[in-house]
Amino acid sequence: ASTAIPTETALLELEDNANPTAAKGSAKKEKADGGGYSAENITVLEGLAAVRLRPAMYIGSTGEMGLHHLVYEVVDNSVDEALGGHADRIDVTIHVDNSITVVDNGRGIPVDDKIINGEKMPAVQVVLTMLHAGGKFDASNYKVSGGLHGVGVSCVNALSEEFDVEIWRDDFAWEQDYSKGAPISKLRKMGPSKRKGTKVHFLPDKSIFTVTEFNYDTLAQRLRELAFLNKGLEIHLTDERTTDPKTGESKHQEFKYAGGIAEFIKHINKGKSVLHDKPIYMEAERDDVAMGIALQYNDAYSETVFTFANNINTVDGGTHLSGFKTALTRTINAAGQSLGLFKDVKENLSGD
Ligand code: 0RA
Repeated sequence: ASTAIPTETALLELEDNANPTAAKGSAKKEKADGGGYSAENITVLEGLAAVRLRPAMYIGSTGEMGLHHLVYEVVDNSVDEALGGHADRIDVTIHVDNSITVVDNGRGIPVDDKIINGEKMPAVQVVLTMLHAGGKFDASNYKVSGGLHGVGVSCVNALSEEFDVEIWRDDFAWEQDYSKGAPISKLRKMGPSKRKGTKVHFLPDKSIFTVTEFNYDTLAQRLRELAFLNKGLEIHLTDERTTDPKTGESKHQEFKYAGGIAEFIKHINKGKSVLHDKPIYMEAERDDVAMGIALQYNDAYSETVFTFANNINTVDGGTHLSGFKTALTRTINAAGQSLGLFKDVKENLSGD
């Protein structure tokens, strides 16, 4: 466990970097008399140093999966804005240097000052430099779209050699630059702007990742899935590494599905003989939990079932799947009985 705790020097470096507005000398002076860190402070500082020390613990791997996970982590924040009804478009761009830009038209990361351990710090800096502070400042805003690891955008910042954020909010544009999790500039107030949203540009740290090239199809598949799961959300993917020789334009796809998961089923059943053209679709909301089901029979004997919770593919199923299966079997048996389709009144079909 001792290796998981960064040295005091690492913490001091991190604090100096994490807060350029703070008097640089003070932390070092405090070190000389052996104190000055509140428990809260230590927890916060440990966070980002710990992410760089053991990245796989936060993003699953430092290989291909972890690299792509960085994109999902940022996109999740944008999807959250969409889920809250604040955004309806996300643009993801892969640049020639394998850096990534994610733009949304949400509310924009808040830029107002927060007091952290007696220091004034813009909220965006809190979101980007504090582990788990990527959540929202009040309970009504809690993160609902979870990535596989759900660690937040501050982890992406910690694992990027370049990380720049641009925010359009409160009638102005705002910018700040980071490197390896630490701000390298103050938050800059730019020109007036009526636009709303957030742009995050990051270059994954080559000293951390064993794979640094993004796979277009991997990103496309997840972004398409997110578009199916969040009906009406418009997601664009552009790959500036690949240009069409005829038009000179970058490779590009747009994912937008007004029919949500009903269109997902059509996509899955493409090329198969379906028994009914229109997928069966139902949705409901109870106790603030929204749910949806889409199904379409084809002529195959095997079934393909995908389940999701908070935009995450729940590969091991769960009560949402077992509850659905029970209800479907019961419904079909009840219908079969009432229509007199069974030879024996006691006969019932099993789930299979
Ligand atoms: C913290 C609080 C709020 C929004 C966000 C963060 C936010 C983060 C990201 C990251 C990418 N796009 C984003 N959009 C929003 C709530 C804002 C409010 O209450 O106005």
